[in-house]
Amino acid sequence: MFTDKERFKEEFLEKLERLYGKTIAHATPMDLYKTLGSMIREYVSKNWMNTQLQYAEHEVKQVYYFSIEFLLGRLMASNLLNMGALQACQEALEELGISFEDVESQEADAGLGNGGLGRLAACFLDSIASLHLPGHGYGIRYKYGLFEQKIVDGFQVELPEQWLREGNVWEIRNSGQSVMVKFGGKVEMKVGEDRLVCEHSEYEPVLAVPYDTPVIGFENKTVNTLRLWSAETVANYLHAEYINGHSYHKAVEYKRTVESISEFLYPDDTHPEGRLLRLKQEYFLVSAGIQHITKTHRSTYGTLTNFHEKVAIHINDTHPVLAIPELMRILLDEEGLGWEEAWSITVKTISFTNHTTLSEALETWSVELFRSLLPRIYMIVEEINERYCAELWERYSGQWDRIHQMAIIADGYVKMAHLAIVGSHSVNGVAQLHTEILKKREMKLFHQFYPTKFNNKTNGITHRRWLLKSNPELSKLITDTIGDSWIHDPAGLEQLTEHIHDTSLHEQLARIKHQHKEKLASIIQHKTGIAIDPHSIYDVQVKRLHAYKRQLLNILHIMHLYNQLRENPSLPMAPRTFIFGAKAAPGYHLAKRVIKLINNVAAQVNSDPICQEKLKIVFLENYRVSLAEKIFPAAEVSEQISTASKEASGTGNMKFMMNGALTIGTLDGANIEIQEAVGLDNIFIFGLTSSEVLNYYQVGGYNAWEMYHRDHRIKRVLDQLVDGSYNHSKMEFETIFQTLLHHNDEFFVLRDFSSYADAQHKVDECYQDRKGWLTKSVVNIAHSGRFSSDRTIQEYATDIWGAQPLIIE
Ligand code: 26Q
Repeated sequence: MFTDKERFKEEFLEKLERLYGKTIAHATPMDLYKTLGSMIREYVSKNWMNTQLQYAEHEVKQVYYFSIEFLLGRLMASNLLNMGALQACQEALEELGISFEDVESQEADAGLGNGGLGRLAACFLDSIASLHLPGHGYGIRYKYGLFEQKIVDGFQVELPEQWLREGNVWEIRNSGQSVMVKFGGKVEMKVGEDRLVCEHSEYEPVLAVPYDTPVIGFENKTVNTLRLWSAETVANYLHAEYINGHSYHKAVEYKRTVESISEFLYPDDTHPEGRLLRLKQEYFLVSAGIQHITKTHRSTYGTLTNFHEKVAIHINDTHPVLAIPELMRILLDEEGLGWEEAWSITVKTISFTNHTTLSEALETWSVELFRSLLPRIYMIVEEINERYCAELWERYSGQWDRIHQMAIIADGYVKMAHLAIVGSHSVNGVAQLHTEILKKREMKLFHQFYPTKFNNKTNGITHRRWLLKSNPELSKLITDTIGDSWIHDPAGLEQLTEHIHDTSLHEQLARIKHQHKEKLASIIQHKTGIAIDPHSIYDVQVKRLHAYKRQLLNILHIMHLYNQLRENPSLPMAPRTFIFGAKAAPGYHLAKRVIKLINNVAAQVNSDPICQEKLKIVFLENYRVSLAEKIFPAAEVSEQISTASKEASGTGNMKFMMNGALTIGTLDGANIEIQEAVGLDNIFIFGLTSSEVLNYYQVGGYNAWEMYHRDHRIKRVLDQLVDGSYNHSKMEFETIFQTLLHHNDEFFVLRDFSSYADAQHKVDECYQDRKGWLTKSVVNIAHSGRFSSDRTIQEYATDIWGAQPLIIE
């Protein structure tokens, strides 16, 4: 129906009438969006059901990707693309006088994630289904996703993000598969017939209700499931609260605490606070998921002893690490297995990805809080820890300090990363450098004890959303040049290397880039009132705002450029537009100040006639997936300037590259692998290396004041932070000045300033050599195939999950 345009049009009109009793003339864009959405959902339902039936029938091993975040963005166009129906559908709507873009833009982004980790989970789902793999996502259906950002007077203001306000056409509530999750209460071990039996009483029950969203494979018949759990009251318990005594207020209180579990996503991705509600969220997801999976397995196979042969559970960072003790609980308490057997099954089932080496991001929970919220789970973690420490003792007898450093429970805290390493068979980092740092430094002791558990899986992005869908013009140009095999096998983009000097390819590439730049210019004009020149270089830094990502280095360098321009208005430079997009965690004061600084510098620079031709700065508010899709195709310079060793991988870097932008970046995360792929001539590398950075941390020897006194450019921009150049109140950027100088510039912004300025100068020169630049751009696209998440997922499936594809008929 979706490829037969005439039938599609008929059905669309019928459906619109049935759902809303309207014709196109009277329908709102939202009516049209929901009509199309429900047609798509109906259309996939057959394949969805079939996929599940065939997985069951063939008894294939299934993968469950547990993640506290899934940053999906919009689904309509990417679903249509994967169904092979996007173009036909666009044309059919056009023939009905409807703009697909208007319809698509009605969809609220599903912003159920903070940034890289959540978006990675979404890219993975797309690749799993596209590679015919039996794999599903398990997460939380937050009522409010990541906050909506407004910029008011240059300051970030956060608003609740109500993505469900208009309903959600993609999900199906599956209340029949709800399970109960228990919090708090008392646990007693009693002697049963043949074993100790665990009795859990006086707990607070929470009903976990699954909402399922189809995950459609690309041009195949696979439809997997993203299952998001929502927390609801248990009816009997709610009624009992009414009946037993004083209790209208108690019942209301119960409802409030239960529903708060899936109410909002924590907006912080580096400074996890030890909040009870966060731990509740983590256990809620894990317990609901594990209970459901074990129940299904048991009813199929009659036993859980072969669980690890049919199920692989992957935990996305430590947030779902309680999957380990929860699976143990079910195997021990409900299935009655002995410890050894339960443990062996658990370890064989679970695998774990680490996404950070920042120590402040490592999750720990106070024993007190943990034990009172999850008494039975705590007992199991204690037992895991005791047995594991006994093993450590055997290997390292007498080395108290080492054992103390490696323990799961120590100094009154439960260390989630330690539990994850001990309880899983595979631990992976997300880029080569990151994995090396884990093995040699951050998790060195664990690597020595479990040398074979550690492995690397360099991140990837789905080329379907980030190239085919968001940049169809470039996709077509590639296909016209090398054929379309790259679509199913993105490594095939390498064939473009044979065309890097092709002038006609260059011209078409430039034309397409320019079209996207014009579109972005009009979006920017519309949203901010700022007119930017589509002939200027679009230099873009879009990502969460963090000290280590060093948006500050970028803006200080822009201040320096501005100083140069004021001194010499005819400074030879290609006109440049610097574009920023970034959300700061609401409690992260320094990050919020950096946003304010960017906006103040922007206001000044954009209104100064000296800069009119040469320099513009734009801060785009509310950076999110749907906006990202409009930015990457228009970008020419990709800012990947984190302090070396700090960015585990980065994935935005890959999206830019795939759309033909050139990277200016440090030797950090996946930038290193991008550099290896394209060669040093096709990327602008600068700054300290990770070993230099780590060496400074270890032995000292860095003095920020020295940088300030030695380099007049640095002194000048830093003084301008506090002398009224960009601020009205004196204190406004004092904190930034302080962190850079008085706190000795933890992220080496000043240390890298000079080499960054040099690299930026090189960007400017290279851009003026148009042919050279376009050649480099083609080289980047040509080598971007290895950063498709299809490659990443293929590696996970073979090396970690032991999962086989099943072609759905
Ligand atoms: C933990 C506990 C309590 C509250 C919040 C959190 C929390 C939430 C999100 C901790 C971390 C995150 C997200 C981390 C993240 O996005 N990391 C990024 O992961 C990407 C995918 O692997 C990498 O490319 C990035 O380098 C890495 O920063």
